[in-house]
Amino acid sequence: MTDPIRNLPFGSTRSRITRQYALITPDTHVATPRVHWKNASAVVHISPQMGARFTQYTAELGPAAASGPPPPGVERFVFVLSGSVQLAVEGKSRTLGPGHFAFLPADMPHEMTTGEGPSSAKLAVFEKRLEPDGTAAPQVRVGDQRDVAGDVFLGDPALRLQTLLPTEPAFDLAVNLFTYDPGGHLPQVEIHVMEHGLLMLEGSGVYRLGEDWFPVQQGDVIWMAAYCPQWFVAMGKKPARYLYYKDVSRDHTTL
Ligand code: UGY
Ligand code: MN
Repeated sequence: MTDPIRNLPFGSTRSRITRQYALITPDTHVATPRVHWKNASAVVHISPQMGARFTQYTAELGPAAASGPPPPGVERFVFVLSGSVQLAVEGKSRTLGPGHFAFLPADMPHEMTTGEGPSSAKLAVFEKRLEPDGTAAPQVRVGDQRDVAGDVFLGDPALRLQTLLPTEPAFDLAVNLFTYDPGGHLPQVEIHVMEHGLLMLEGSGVYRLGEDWFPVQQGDVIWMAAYCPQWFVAMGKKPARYLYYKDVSRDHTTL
């Protein structure tokens, strides 16, 4: 028997939650209000509750919506998936549409709003507790992914990496866009101390997570804990593209 809405056999899903990784597919989403946000809801995909050291959620804003602040000491990265928001920060107001992104440093007052009437927005959000490096604090960044060059990844022109945030020690996180031509794949199974949160934006492929391999497609979210073996090959007729988070530029020690 098939669930007519989700087009899956009843009681089944591709989602898988483990201690080392999670694959979260849209059929399992359950929305929740976000504290201090107005006329908005969120699906929290990745959080400390599952063992991660950051949070990743999709926020859906309806008309007359307004964001609330992250908790004290927490930095926020926002990528607009659809619709548009007005971002007010540092005395400026900017319209952010699909493909625009913003980094809001910890404790930086800001607000994202939609207008009255038929306006809405869908945002991919990453939040992380700032680990100060003892020098400069990271600054506000606002950009458009179309203005960010794609660098060939490790000599393979089938793989292009767009680094959305400056690679400066003040930033303790990276958020990148990774595009693979069909058949393109990570050159190695990666195992590293950094964590990832990932959203498939386009296309499809197969993701290796730990000792398992999963077909993945647009809309899927993946969490990879520190040291989770990981590998990806793009499959299908068009390129695959994902947005992903990584903690960087810190020594990962707890001395
Ligand atoms: O930046 C990275 O570690 C990236 N190559 N990992 C990944 O795409 N799973
Ligand atoms: Mn990686």
